[in-house]
Formats: sequence, C-alpha cells, structure tokens
Amino acid sequence: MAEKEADLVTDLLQHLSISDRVNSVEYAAEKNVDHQKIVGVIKSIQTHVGVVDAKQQSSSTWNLTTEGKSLEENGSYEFVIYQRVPEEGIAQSELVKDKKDKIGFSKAMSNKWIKMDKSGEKPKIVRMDGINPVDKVKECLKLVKNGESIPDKDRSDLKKRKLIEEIIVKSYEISKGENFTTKLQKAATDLTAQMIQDGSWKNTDFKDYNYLAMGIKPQAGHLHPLLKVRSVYRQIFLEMGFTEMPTNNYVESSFWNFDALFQPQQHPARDAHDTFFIADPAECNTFPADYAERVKKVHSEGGYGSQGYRYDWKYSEAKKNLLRTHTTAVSSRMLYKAAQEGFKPCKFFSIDRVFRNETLDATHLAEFHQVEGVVADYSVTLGDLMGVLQAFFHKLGIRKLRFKPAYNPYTEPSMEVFSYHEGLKKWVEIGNSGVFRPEMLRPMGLPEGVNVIAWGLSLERPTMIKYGIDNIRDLVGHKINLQMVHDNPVCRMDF
Ligand code: FB9
Repeated sequence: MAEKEADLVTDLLQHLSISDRVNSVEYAAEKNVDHQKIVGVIKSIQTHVGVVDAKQQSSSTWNLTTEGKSLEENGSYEFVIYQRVPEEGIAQSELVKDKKDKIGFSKAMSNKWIKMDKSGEKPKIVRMDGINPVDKVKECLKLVKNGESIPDKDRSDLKKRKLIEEIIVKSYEISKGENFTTKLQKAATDLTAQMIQDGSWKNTDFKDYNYLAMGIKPQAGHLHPLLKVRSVYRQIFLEMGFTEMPTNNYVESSFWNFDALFQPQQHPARDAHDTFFIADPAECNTFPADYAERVKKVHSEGGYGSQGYRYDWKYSEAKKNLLRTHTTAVSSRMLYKAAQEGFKPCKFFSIDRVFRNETLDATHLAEFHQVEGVVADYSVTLGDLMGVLQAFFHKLGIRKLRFKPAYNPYTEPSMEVFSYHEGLKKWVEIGNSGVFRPEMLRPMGLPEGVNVIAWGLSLERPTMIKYGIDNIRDLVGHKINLQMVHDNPVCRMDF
C-alpha cells in the first residue's frame, strides 16, 4: 500500500474511533483529497473482515456546466442583450452579431424586455417602458454554484438550457464494525511451513481469497496477418481435398525450378537480374540422370509433338543452385514422384516463400509467399481449371471471376484471373493459372491422357488489401509496427 494511502487508513480509523459514522464525500472534502482515493482506502480496510461496516449510498447534486459557469460570471445572454439596447434604440443587425446574441435576443423578446419599434424611418429594437428586469438566470446559477436549492421550474429551465447538470455521487457511510480497531494487522497472504510447524496459523488473520480476481494476462504471441491469411487459404485447400506439398527447401536446382518446367536456359527469368543464384554450394547434381536426359532431349530436339527450343541444353546450367523463384519447382518434384511411384490422380497445394531478384517498390520485395494449387488427373481440361478456380475463390467470398488469356513458359493455355473489387471499384488481378505443357509432363513419365491444371497467387496482395496496408514494408520486415500484429482482428477473408 502506498505510504500516503497508509496514512489515510490510519487517519480515517482514528476519525471513526471518535465519531459514530463517517461519510466518504464529507471526509474527502475535509481532507481535500479526491473522493475516489477515499473509496480506495475504504475498500482496502474492508479486506480486514469486521473492522468497519460500509453502506453505499447515492446522492445527487447539481453542478454548473462550462456554459453555465460563463453565464454565472458574465450574466445571461438575454440580460447582456437588454443592457446593450441604448435609450434611442438600435438596429437588430447591429445588436445581434453571433449565436449567443441570437439566443439572448430571442429570450429578451420572449421576456418582453425589448420590442421592435417600426414607427420611425427604419425599424429598431428598443427597451420596453416602465420595466427594470433582473437577471434571474445569473442569480439562480449563483445559488446552484453555492450548493443552495432553487425552485423546480427554474432548475428545469437551466437544465433544458444545459447550464446545469445532475451529478450522481456514490458515497459510503462507514461505522465501526464488530472487530473495529485503529491498528490494522496486515492480513497474511501466505500459509508458511513455519506457521504450520509452530501452530501460529490458528490465530493468524488471513486475507480472504478474491475468487473474482482475473489472472495475469499472458503476453501470448500473436499470429502475423500473413500467417492468419495463410491459415485461411490452407483451410480452403484442405476442405477441397488437396494435400500440402513439402516446401521446406528454399534452395533449389535450376533443373527443378526451370528445366523440368520446360523453361529454356536462355529465358530472361533465368538471368541473375531476376534470380538469386547460390555461390556456395553453387551446383547440385542429384537430379535423376535418366529423367535429365529426357528433359535435355525435349528442350534441344523436341518430342511428344513439340519441336522443342532447338538449342544446346547444358547440364552446367541445370546444375546451378538458386533460391526458388516459384513453388512450381516443388510441384514439378511432386509430379515426377507421382509418375515414378505409379500415377494415381492427385491434388496438391503449397503456400511458402519464393525469391525474385526484381526491382523493389511499395508493393514488391525480393521475396513473397506464393500460393499454388495443382490438380493431376486423366483428361482434366481448361474448363475444369475454370471450375476449380470458381470453387476456390468462392470460398473466399468471390463470386465474379474473369479469365484473360496469358503466357507462361510452362503452361499452355494460360489465364490471368480477375475479380471485381467492390471496395476499390475495379477489376483486380487475383492470380495466374494454366495447363502444364506436355513437354513438361511427358518426360516425367506421367501416362498419356494425364493432364495437370494449376494456378497461383500471392499471400501478400490479399493480406495488404484485407488489412488496408499500402506499403509492403508495413506488413513485413524489421520496421513493422508490432502493435499492428498484436491488434489486428481475427482474419475473415471478405474481398
Ligand atoms: O496474388 C495476386 N493478386 C491477388 C490475389 C488475391 C487477392 O485477394 C484474394 C481473393 C481474396 C487479391 C490480389 N496476384 C499474383 C496478382 C497480382 O498481385 C500481381 O501483380 C502479383 N503477382 C505475384 C507475382 O508477381 C511477381 C501475384 C503473384 C503471383 C503471380 C503468379 C503466380 C503466383 C503468384 C502463379 C502461378 C502459376 C501459374 C500457372 C501454374 C502454376 C502457378
């Protein structure tokens, strides 16, 4: 207990020992202490059972509002207006300058203190003859300020004009309890081994349990908005029967990231300006040799109905390690594995970080989280892709989709996906999609007739739209405001 409060406890108990009762409001005024402080002192004394009896009571009192204080000091608006009307009268436009003058003028007219005189050349405001008005409002406000009563009608007038307000004061009447004492024994809060051993627990005053006490709020962790959105997407994929791919390798070989996807070795995306290559270990050579031979052949000579790219495909390029530029690298691994293990129709998804050596701006960093869905089955078509996209985005509350032809090196046909954003009032690109090319699928060993449809989007774009974040650096990175992470609402993807 603070020293000051301990003094107040002792003083209040002393006060009570010489008087039968103490009222908390009166005592606070006498001590010139805030009433709430006295209430706190009474509550701390009550933890010592039976020392005092405290009865709460409510009383109402009237206080002047800020405007009321001003009129009590300067006079009512109507009396000020009356005093400003000279013997010879005054034009209304001269007399009434602002809102307060308008109130005063109206009141003075209704009190019949002033009137309009139209007998002369121009109408003017003059005082009524034979009266000597008193500023009753000011007088009543002074009485209220001094805590004196005024007639009910006057009080309701002042209340209606918001010049006074009723304050309900909850106070305590305290009196001596059956265990009254002026010396409080600090109630024990712990039962110690010593007390049990020497039996002193039997006459120790223990503080009552406070069963209503709230536990200390655990400083639990909070999911980052990106991870909240990730869990929404993950749930949607799982509901749709998709299996999550193992994406726990940021470092990938160029073979799985590009060559297996029939992306030619001279493609600009494979340039160091777009891709982060790894210096050490710079090379990987654990991709399957026989499969690599089929990939080499389809790039350089073609096959499966394709003329290929007709260039000299190099192992040295395929061996280069890099930070994966898309999770489609993992999709290619999974599809190869499915083919090699005896193909059965399958649906995979992934949500994980990818890295691109691109120009940074307010909405793009050198990495982002890619969301990818893959469906492999006999005779799946572009129509199935449109259908699965409708179903996927429908679960995010998106009804209207539009598909626009696009180009990807590893899918043909390809489509960009758009949705109309009611908030932004425009069509927004929400992803990309396509049918994997036979030059990618056949060398894997997938049976004839098996097609694979896939689509992708990012995690950052929907998260930024959802949480109204314009700059990606306010969402991810070492400068974000952690309070945003702490405060953001539970994620409900409404687009
Ligand atoms: O996420 C994107 N936009 C988006 C997504 C969702 C959303 O709100 C949710 C519905 C509620 C709002 C916006 N885009 C893809 C579109 C644009 O933001 C684009 O400017 C940025 N794109 C990223 C790539 O940019 C470097 C987003 C990212 C992207 C693009 C393509 C793929 C994945 C991510 C892909 C793919 C793909 C294609 C075929 C087969 C397999 C994968």
